[in-house]
Formats: sequence, structure tokens, C-alpha cells
Amino acid sequence: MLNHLRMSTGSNERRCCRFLPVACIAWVAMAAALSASAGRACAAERPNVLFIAVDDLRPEMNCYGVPCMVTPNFDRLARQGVRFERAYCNIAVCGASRASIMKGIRPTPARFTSYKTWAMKDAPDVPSLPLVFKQHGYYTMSNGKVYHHRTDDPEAWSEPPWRPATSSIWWALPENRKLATGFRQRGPAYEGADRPDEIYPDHQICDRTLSDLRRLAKRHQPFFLACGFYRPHLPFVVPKAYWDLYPEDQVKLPDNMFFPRDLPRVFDYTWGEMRAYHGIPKKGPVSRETARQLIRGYHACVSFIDRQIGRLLDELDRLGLADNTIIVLWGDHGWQLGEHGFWCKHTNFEVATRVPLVIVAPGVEGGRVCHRLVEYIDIYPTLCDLAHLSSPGHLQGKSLRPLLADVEAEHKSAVFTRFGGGDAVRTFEYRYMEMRANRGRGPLQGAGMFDLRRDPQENHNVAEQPTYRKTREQMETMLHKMLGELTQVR
Ligand SMILES: [Ca+2]
Repeated sequence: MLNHLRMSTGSNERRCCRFLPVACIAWVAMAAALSASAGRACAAERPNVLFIAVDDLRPEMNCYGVPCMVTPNFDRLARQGVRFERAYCNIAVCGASRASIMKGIRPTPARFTSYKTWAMKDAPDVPSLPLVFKQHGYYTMSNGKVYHHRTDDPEAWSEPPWRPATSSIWWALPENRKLATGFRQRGPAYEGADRPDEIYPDHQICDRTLSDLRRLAKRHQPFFLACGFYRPHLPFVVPKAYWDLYPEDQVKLPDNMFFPRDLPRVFDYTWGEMRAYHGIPKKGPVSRETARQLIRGYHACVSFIDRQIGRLLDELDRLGLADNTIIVLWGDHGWQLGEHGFWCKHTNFEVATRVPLVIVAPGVEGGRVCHRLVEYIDIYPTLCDLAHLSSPGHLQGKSLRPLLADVEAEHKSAVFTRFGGGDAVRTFEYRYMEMRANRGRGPLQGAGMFDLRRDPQENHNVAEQPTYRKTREQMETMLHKMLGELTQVR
């Protein structure tokens, strides 16, 4: 029916919605009083948004070329939209990455720096993505982990953001809960209890989102519904049934569990986040057996979230919302699953910064893969573009809409990431990274470069090799130009 209505929408009405947003907002507000057919016609011009965040999800799905993964619903989503093969976060830590995505601006040494970033404190004058949708007449909602802090950016939401009461109870088994005595001594890093899905917070977040979808489907108002899942963030706690999908004897360890050759030690990383969990050594590597369990646990969590994604997609179909809803699936950063001997995120390496990104949108042909370099700051302008809202002037990303129409279209030649004292630029062929004192503002402490054509795993630093001198200079120039521009606009 929505397809039919969209086809029957006249071009004049379409122009009205696109170029006269204020008039359209007023019109939407009065939608209940208008004829049902006119209301649906405008709604078709104003697509809903289902904004799905999955905490710490690297592109570890079947559709991203990881054959062992059982991810039928992530794969189904990819078939419905465009999957971005080379998408990158702008900072590999939860709160900062989320704030950067939601505000549409890059992290710097002064803003969006840690897991506990508040978007509204670091960029108080910058309208967030959900706020802009709300200002254009959308009904905006947030369930689960969207911002790091539930109460961040409160004016962006039509209702107070919701999280389940179980969010803070990570382990299902009482004996594991007892091991958690504080922030620095947590329970086990993983658990596969023979318990039902329903007791876990992500299932409850999905339940809540399903009931919100049913409620929103009855409103004569487009919606922006954000749904953030907690796993596969540590601890890897999901029902045993999902662990059983990954038999222990089939788990493969990465073949580069070593620090990159010839790379300055200033790029070393001790993954303190995971060392707070029971059973993880306070220093040095984990045992191979523990490494196998961690990888299994991460995979089990991804499949558990896949199950929730399937429930969301089923309900969108059942409610007849699928044809008029944009879906964005994003992670927040990558994750090191033993590569370089690292775990967790907090670096500028490929594994910590490469992220999943799938966009499904009305009129966008599904099942396509885009190989262009894209960044998470591109999400904000893309959604404004797809919903025909004028983008705020502060945005530092670039709309992906041309790529959704033609996955071969030109986009950008490089992406930029930072964390702590580190800044990095990645082109199609190289990654160049610097580490500086004073959280990136001080003197250079070390530089590294990887030739991704020959060394996609980033195992061998070539920054000091004479044959790469010219390339290194070009990469340095590109990085410093971006950092210089950021300093000016801030
Ligand atoms: Ca995260």
C-alpha cells in the first residue's frame, strides 16, 4: 500500500515536503485532522528511521566475509540495502564515537575523547541528529545504549530514553555475579549459561522496540527510533544456545597475534579494559585457551544480536513499515580479537577502526556492496539527505546518498581516526599513524605506516623504508592538513 501511495504522490507535493519543511511540519502536526489518504502520501515522502547501534560490533558477520559466522539476519539486512565494505569510525571508543556520530563532527584532543563522553557537554551548541529530526516533525525515541549516558542530549527525544533494569546485571549465574566486586574487578569476561533469551537486556531492548514500533505505526507522524544493543561489548554473556553455534574445536585464532614488526613501541596497547574481568591476567597475553573462549564468546554475542535484528525486521514487515523506513546498522568502532596481540579497541589500527555499516532506504536497490572509503560522520548528512531535511551547516561528514544510488560514485580519498595521542589517516592503499604527547597536541613520539596492498593485516611498519619516503610525506601532509583544518573550525 505504501508503494502505491508513494507512486501516486504528485511531484508538487514532493517539492512541498522537501523545500518547505516548516510548512510540512505544521502539516504533519495536523495530520490527524486531514484526510487519511493525504496523510499517508506525505508520510511516504518522510521516511521513518530505524537507527540500530550494536556496541563494539566489528564487521564480523557472514555478509562481511567471515564464513564461520551464523548471522542470517545481518545478512538479510545486507541483502535489503547497501553494505559498506570500507566504513570507519572516527574514534575507537564507545561514548566518543557515539557523540561524534550523533553530532556529525570529528573528535579532537579537546572533545569526544573517552568512553564516558557526554555529547551535550562536549558540543553543547551543535544540534544532534535526532534533535534535527525532532525539529522537523519526527517523533524521536531511544531504547538501550544509544548515547553512552542514557540522559545525554535529553531535548533530542520525544520521550525519555529507555533502558531495561537488567542493563547493569551482566551475568546470569549468581556465582559469576558474586565475582564482580567493583569497576576494577568485574566478573568473568564470558559466560554461556543455559538460560532463556528473555532474561538478557538485549532481548528486552528488542521487545521494547517492537512494542514501540507497533505504537508508532499507528501515529500519523514519521519516527526516528534508535535502538542500541549492549553486546558484543564485554562481558560476552549470552545464552549457551548461541555458544553452541561455535564448537570449541573449530575456533581459529588470528595468525598475527604479535606486535607489528618495526613499529615504535609507543603504539603498544595493553587493553586494560579487559584486564578488569575475572580470569584475565593483569599483564601479559591471555592463554591460547582463553583466547579461543573470548573469540567464541564474541561470536556467540554477535549471533545473539543477529537474532534481535531478525525480530526487528520481521516486525517492520508485519506492520507494513518496511517500505517506508530507512534502516541504518552501525557498530560504534571495531574490536581487536587477538590481532597484534591486542584485545578491545582504543587504537587506530584497521581492526579497531573498521566498522559495519548497512543502509536500507526506500528506493535504494538492495544487495549491493560499496567499496568506497566512508566514515561514521557521514551518517548524519546521509540521513538528512534521505529524509529531505536540510543539513545543518556544522556537519563535517559527506552524504552517502550518491553512493546508495551508484556504489561506484566518487566519495572521499581518505578517512581519519584518532584516539588519545594517536591520529591516523587511511587511504585505499595505506594507513599512516602518528603518536604525539599531550593527547595528540605535543611533539611526535612515533610514526607508523602500512602498505595495505601488500600487508592488509598491518603486520609490518614501512614508515622508515626509503622506498616509501615519498608516500609517507604525502600521507603526513594529508593528515596534518586535516588536523590543521580541525583546529581552525573548532
Ligand atoms: Ca563501544
